[in-house]
Amino acid sequence: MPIMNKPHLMNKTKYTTLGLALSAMLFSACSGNSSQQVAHPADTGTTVNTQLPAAPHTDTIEIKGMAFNPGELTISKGDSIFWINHDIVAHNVTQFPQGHWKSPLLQPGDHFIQAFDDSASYYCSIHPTMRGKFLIK
Ligand SMILES: [Cu+2]
Repeated sequence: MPIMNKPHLMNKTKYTTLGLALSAMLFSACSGNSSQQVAHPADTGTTVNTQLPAAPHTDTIEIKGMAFNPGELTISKGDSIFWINHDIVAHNVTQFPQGHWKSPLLQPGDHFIQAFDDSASYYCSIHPTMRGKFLIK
């Protein structure tokens, strides 16, 4: 379900009404589900985040053409970054320069997600010219 996170672009009364309607829909959907304690196999943390605008955000960095895109990113403390390898060769995401954290080897189509509290630079240790960084604002 798309979340409208730019309320200043909409009439405030309409937005509030829509929000209440969405909340009511979500609430009734949840309360009518007797198996709500059972996790759905398809549920992921990312899905939950899209339903809770106040929750930590997830930004996506695409790995393609031997580069991280975007190569620089500003996030909020506690936000997650989702790297997805859309290249034709395997890569990894490794904290630069000490390697304090590192993704598994990401084959084409593989992804890696991690939450961060601190700014960092990173690179692909297989192809050290591939660099990226993110800043905590
Ligand atoms: Cu690489």
